[in-house]
Order: sequence, then structure tokens, then C-alpha cells
Amino acid sequence: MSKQLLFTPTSVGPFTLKHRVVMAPLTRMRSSEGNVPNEMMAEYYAQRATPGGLIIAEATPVSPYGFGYAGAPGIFTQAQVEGWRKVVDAVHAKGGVIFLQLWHVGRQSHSLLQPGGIDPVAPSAIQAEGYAYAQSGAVPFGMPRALLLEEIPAIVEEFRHGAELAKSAGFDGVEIHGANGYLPDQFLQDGTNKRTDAYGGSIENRARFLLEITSAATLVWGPGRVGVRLSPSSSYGSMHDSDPEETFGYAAKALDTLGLAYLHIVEPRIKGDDTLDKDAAPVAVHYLRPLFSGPIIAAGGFNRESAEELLFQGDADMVAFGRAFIANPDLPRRLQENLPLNAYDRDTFYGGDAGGYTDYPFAAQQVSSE
Ligand code: 8OZ
Repeated sequence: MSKQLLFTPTSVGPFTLKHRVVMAPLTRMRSSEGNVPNEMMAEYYAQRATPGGLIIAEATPVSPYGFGYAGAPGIFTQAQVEGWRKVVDAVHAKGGVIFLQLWHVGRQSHSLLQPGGIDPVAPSAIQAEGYAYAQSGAVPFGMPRALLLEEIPAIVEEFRHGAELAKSAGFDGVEIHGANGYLPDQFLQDGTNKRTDAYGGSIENRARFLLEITSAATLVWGPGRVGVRLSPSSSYGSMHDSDPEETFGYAAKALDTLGLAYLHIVEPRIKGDDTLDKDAAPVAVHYLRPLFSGPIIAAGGFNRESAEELLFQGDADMVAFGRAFIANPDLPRRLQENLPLNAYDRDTFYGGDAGGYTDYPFAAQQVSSE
């Protein structure tokens, strides 16, 4: 008999969740002109909404300079707010709870994706390996320009503004994307931050940007409405730190003073491909658990069994699913009833039309035997 802890209630800030199967933030690159969310996106999220289920909507740049992927939706114009409102309303109509993930890619970009064709920004002028996606297709990450000290408050303000626009679109909260080698992570880890000012050097200084943008969001939203995503073990985007446990332990403790909705931790198994060890134990949630008093969401290649196991061990309160949620709009039901899962099609993950987006089938409803 399976444990079924995934289907016991829990709470996030003021919300009572009916289950612990969280939809992970997933870049799908299907917004309309002007990076405006559209009806197709509303349908996609509504398909995946469940009463009392938490959805973290996809990574969404707070600034025109925060893009690394053409077609990602934004949260810095009024048209984007109106587009997101359709998504939020559709999820709320099904009883779901939806947070928006606030994003700035920093150096994981290219001048082709930057207004005016300027270089992307980063804490330090160090180039990452990997690819951004311009309208014309994949381009290697460009050489970034190191931010001047006096430019940093304007980026903090962009996060605050994004948090405010997310609130006016009707979201239930926001998540700061502090993971996967994007701008806040570039500040946090010492492999990418060689600054000698108040934002570099000591861990207190390297965490300053993350804490400032998170505080800015909590001032907009109040307690229990802001989550933070971190990826202590990921090397995606050429990320590394000389002492991840110390760095991320400090961040978790400092974030714990801000009255957050949750901490969302990406475990090491997922680095952007499927070849990694899916049986590796979740390590980060284990050492971060004692340092953060709020709810923890774990993510990274979990299946029903490994998610139940993790909840049973007590290192996390919820588990986020990505690829399984792409291919299974009714994932919570399938997990609860132990139904087979649809396979995902990686070719339609990023960009395109309804194919591989809103056309994955729901499991047939059970017909009563006569
Ligand atoms: C895959 C492709 C593009 C973006 C992340 C926002 O890694 C992403 C992302 C993932 O968090």
C-alpha cells in the first residue's frame, strides 16, 4: 500500500493546499508579440490547475534586458499584465493557486536578445557556456558586461515593479528565480562573482542582491506570498561555488528572516538533459531543511515513488514536477490513482504552437462497470 503523502493537505502562506503536487515553472516560449501572455497559455495553465493545487507559472523577465529566450512572457508592461490576468482568472476558475516566477537571466543572454543590441549584464565579465534562444534560433551566451555599482538599484527596482505588476494581474504570489545560473545566482556563487564592492567577496555581500530583490517583493506582497527558488547543486550555465553548503546555507538562513511562502530547491539530478542519475538522493533539501523554518518544495526529476519517499523522510513539504506536468495535464489525478503517464516530447518544449502544449490527452474518466 502506497503512502500517498502527496495527497495530504498542507499550507503555503495563507493558502491551504489540497495536495503537494506542484507544477514547476516551465519555460515554453509561447507568448504573443510584445511578450504578452495569450489565450493558448491560459488554456494550458487551466488544463493543469486543480482545486487547492499550486502552479508556479513560468520564468518571466521583469525587464526587457532580462531575456535569454525569445517568446518568453514578460511582466513589465500593462499589456503583459492584461495577458497574465487571463491566465490567472482561468486558473482561479478551477480553484487553483498560482504564483509567477520573476526572472532576469543576466549573462545567460546575447546582444541579439537585448534592446539596442547591447551586451548582457552580470556581476562580473565572465562568459557562460551554453545557448540563448534569439528569434533566429540558438546563439552561444554572449560576453557580459559587469554591472556598475550604481546600476544595481535600478535592477532591484525592476524586480519590485514586476512583483507589483504580478499583484495587479491577480496572482496569488511571486517566486524569485534565484536558481539555474541566472542573475541572482550569478551574484550568489563565487565562480561568477568577482566583485570587490558591497555585492562581492564575502557571502554576506554575494547574497545581498538576492536578499534585496526578495525583500522588495515581500514589501509589495506581505508575508507568505513570496517564494524563492535556488539550485545549490546545479552546474547549468557554467555555475560553481567554492563552498555551496556554506553559500546556500547562509542564503537559506537569511531568507528565513523574510517571512517567505516557501523555499524551492532544485536537486542535482536535472541539468537540462535526461542522461543524469535519476536515482541520486536529494541532497540540498537535507542540509537546508534545518536552516529554513517555512515550507520547502523540492524539484528535479522526481517520480511518484521518489516524491513519496522524500515527503516521508521529511526533507520537503511539496514536490514540483516539470516534464511530467508538460505531458500530463491531469498529473495530480494520475499520480493519485497510479495511472500511467503520457510520455513527453522534448522537441515541442520550447516555442511553437498548440502541438505539445495544450494537446496532451487527459486520462479517460473511469467508467463504472455495469
Ligand atoms: C530551460 C530552458 C529555458 C529556460 C530555468 C528558466 O532553467 C529556465 C529555463 C529552462 O530555470
